[in-house]
This record gives sequence, structure tokens and C-alpha cells, in this order.
Amino acid sequence: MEETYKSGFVSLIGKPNVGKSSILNALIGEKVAIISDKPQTTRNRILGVKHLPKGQIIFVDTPGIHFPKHKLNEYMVETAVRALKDMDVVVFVVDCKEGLTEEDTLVIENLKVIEKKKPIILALNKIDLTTKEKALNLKEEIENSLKIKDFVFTSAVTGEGLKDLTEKIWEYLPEGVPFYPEDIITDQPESFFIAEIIREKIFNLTRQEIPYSTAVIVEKIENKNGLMVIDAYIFVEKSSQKGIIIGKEGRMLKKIGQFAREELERIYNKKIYLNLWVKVKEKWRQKDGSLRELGYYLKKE
Ligand SMILES: Nc1nc2c(ncn2[C@@H]2O[C@H](COP(=O)(O)OP(=O)(O)O)[C@@H](O)[C@H]2O)c(=O)[nH]1
Ligand SMILES: [Mg+2]
Repeated sequence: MEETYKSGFVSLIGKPNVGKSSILNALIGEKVAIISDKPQTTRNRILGVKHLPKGQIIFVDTPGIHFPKHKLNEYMVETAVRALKDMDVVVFVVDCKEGLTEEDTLVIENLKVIEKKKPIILALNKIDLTTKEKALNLKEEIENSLKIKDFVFTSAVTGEGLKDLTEKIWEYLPEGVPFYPEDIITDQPESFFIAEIIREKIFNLTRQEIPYSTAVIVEKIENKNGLMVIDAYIFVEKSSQKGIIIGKEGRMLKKIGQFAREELERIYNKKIYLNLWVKVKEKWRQKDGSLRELGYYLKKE
């Protein structure tokens, strides 16, 4: 019998830093979402389309579910929780090196609401860092409080289990039509993606409150004679942070710009000129108006 075409939405859900975005990129085979070794890197819903011969899996990467301290974090958690609705399959990602934490329990509470309605597949990620025995203990612990359909050991770093994960998702994917054309792997505008790459460099290069107090907006992209000219603003919450982002003799800003430019040149295969400015937007993480200006808002349901 000929296999019918399947398509559906699959969200990657979990606490911060378990490897959701890394799994998304590894599954798609291209960088769609930014990654860092710090929690709360992802702030928005990030879509990645995996095209298969007989179907399409539309992955929805989400911010980690955590206990929010700022309005920005409330937005992030709400974004993740909303991504549980209208999904065909949910992939619950845990870090099996770390084991079960309070934040995982918070994720489980949110998943309990949908456990009867939607198939949940558990991804025991970072399996390269621990033993399968430990990972299975974690799985059992989770199964005490949550109904899962299946599980898989994964490593976004070595690629272990990713094919397995795709096959398990496939089993639960409904019949459907393609939602996106073959050449589309994400729905993010170029300006958003470039801003994310810049934000990733800030996450990787700065410490403590700095990455969390930073937002990036790409104001202008101009393509001329094979050159891409980008104007972008980095927003921080106070002037002391502006000083840190700029750095001694402008060295930090230069480094952020250089790392972002180098990666963007590789991605777009073009020469890039990146203009960066740093601006203070007082306490932007706490203010509805500022969050909206920076693109962190949800439509009313
Ligand atoms: N060793 C190892 N590290 C991983 C794996 N998956 C993700 N990471 C690392 O974990 C950190 C958080 O990854 P990220 O994808 O940003 O997590 P997210 O917050 O859940 O999206 C990064 O430093 C990744 O390189 C994995 O399977 N094995
Ligand atoms: Mg992420």
C-alpha cells in the first residue's frame, strides 16, 4: 500500500538549557535557532520545517519553561505554554545528565494538561554526557507523574537518536497536506534572524545580567553590489550595561560585531558590513510598551 502524505506540528518543550534549540537545528540540518550555554537563550517561538519524502514535520522550538521574574520572562513562558495548543505531537526534552529539577516539575505540570489529548515523546537529551542506566531512572521518575507515549535517547551534539526521534514522531503525525513549500525551512524574517545571531554572540561573550538585559533590533538591511549592509541596535536596561557592552576602548562591541559578521557571511555567503549601536531603554524587561517595541508580545487569544 502506498504511504499517504503526513504533516503536522511538533513542539519542543522543556526547561531552559536542555538542548531544545540544538535538537531543532540538528533535525533541520541548518541553524534556525540560536544556542548558548546559558539558560533562557530562546525568547520566541521558532519554527523549523523538516521536509521528508512523504511528509513535513513542522517543529516549534520554544523558550524554556521556568519561574518568571520579569515581564519578559512571563512572555517567554506564555509563548512556550501556548505552543502546547494546536500541536499534533509534543517532544518533552530533558537533560539526563542533570536529572529532574524543580523546573522540570513545572514543565510536567504544564504537560499534564495535555497528556490525555496529545502524544508526548520524551527526549532524554545529552545522553553523551551520562549513562543510559541513569537516563532510564530519570525516565521512570517522569513516568510516575506523566503519561508519555514513547521515549528516545538523544544527543544534539553527536546526533545519536535523532533519526529515531524523527521516526517516532512520524508514527503519531496525522495525514495532511504540505503547509510550507519545499525550499522554506523557517518563517522568521531575515531581520529577526540576524538580530538573533547578534544576540547569540552577546550571550556567548558576556556574563551575569548582561545577556538577559539585552535585546537586539535590526533596523535596516541593504543589499548593494553583492554587499549586505546591516544597521542594528543593541538595547540594554541601564547605562552601566551600555559601558560593558561597548567595553574598554570599544573592544567588546567590536568582538560582538566581528563574531556576528563572520557567521552571517558564512550563512549568506556574502560580504557583510554590520553597523552596531548600543542604546539604553530603562527597565525594558518590565514594561509592556518596551517589550512590544522590541517584538516580545503575544496576540490576544
Ligand atoms: N553535551 C551535549 N550538550 C548539549 C546537547 N544539546 C545541547 N547541548 C548544549 O546545551 C546548551 C544549551 O543548548 P540549547 O540548545 O541552547 O538549549 P535550550 O535552551 O533548551 O534551547 C548548549 O551549550 C548546547 O551546546 C547534547 O545533546 N549534548
Ligand atoms: Mg533554546
